[in-house]
Amino acid sequence: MEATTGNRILVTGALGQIGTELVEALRARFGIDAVVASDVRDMPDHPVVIGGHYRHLSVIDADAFDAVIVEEGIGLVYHLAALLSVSAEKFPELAERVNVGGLITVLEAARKHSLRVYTPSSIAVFGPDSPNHAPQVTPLNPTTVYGRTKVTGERLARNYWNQYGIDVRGIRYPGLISYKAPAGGGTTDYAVDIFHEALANGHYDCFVRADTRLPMMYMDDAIRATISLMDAPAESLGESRVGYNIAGISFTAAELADAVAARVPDFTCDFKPDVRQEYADSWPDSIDDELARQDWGWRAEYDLDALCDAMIAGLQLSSI
Ligand code: NAD
Ligand code: AKB
Repeated sequence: MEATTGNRILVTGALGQIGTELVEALRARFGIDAVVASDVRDMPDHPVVIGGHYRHLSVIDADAFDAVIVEEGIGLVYHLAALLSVSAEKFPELAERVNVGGLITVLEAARKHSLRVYTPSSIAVFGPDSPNHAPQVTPLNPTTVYGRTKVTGERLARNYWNQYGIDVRGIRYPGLISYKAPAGGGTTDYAVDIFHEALANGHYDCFVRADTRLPMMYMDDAIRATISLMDAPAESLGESRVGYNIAGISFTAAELADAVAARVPDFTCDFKPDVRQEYADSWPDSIDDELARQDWGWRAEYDLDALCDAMIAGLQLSSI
């Protein structure tokens, strides 16, 4: 194993929904020079690109990845590059290459250069046989392509920790709701799109049934959870370190539409389920996060009202 190359932080998939806000939070905490953002996309006007150091980098290209680790003096990788559930179902081979192959690129670099790694998992690891209130430990039999890549990701991460002592950590994020970047090809995107459409057009055609209940979370809580997990002392984390359940808010699509209607006069919502209903139906309604609370003090702050207020205020401010 080569020595750690440095103390800087690399974020992969940094132009996506989470990366946009995680990079901002990391730059605010550690300084602009400490953070290297990267993605396979070229978006010169993106706030992440304008706001600091940016490298074009595909996580499928292991040689290029290794070179960036050495050139930039990286010691910690937040590995966000992935295809989400709807994109993965459309492009299963690419999903395998990016979600599983890309993670292997990162873990191999971690083994060579003694890197610490954060790699997110998802509520999509659970399948229809999981209890509706999903426990931390239960058989993981997802029916989506995406969910299977996430289960494989957790297994790989755990192996690199057990076999090579790599400090790998991860969270099974619920559906994340935010306004600073668009949601990227997932099933839970309706809970983001509804706010954009409500403010722009006063109406939303929701692609899941009104009674669809899923675990969700406001992005501020997710970013705080991510940074807290990486701050936690290694000895406080157990076998679940590569995929902690964290709970935010669990609501139905109808409850969300009602909460939006209470804030946007004359808003209407129709429910027109499509194939994404199947993916949503295969996931649990809510998440048991007792272990994350015990091991590293996790606790969500946003409820549905606080989330709706923050989304509407954020979107209104950014449209000025
Ligand atoms: P996103 O789709 O918004 O962003 C992913 C980014 O990865 C994109 O900017 C894309 O360009 C980039 N990317 C794709 N292929 C790449 C490659 N080969 N090399 C480098 N970059 C590549 O996704 P997100 O919502 O920011 O999700 C980030 C991580 O969090 C993923 O692992 C995802 O599975 C997980 N997650 C997200 C949610 C959510 O609701 N957003 C929920 C659970 C888990
Ligand atoms: C998706 O819907 O694919 C993501 C997720 C829950 O992992 N938001």
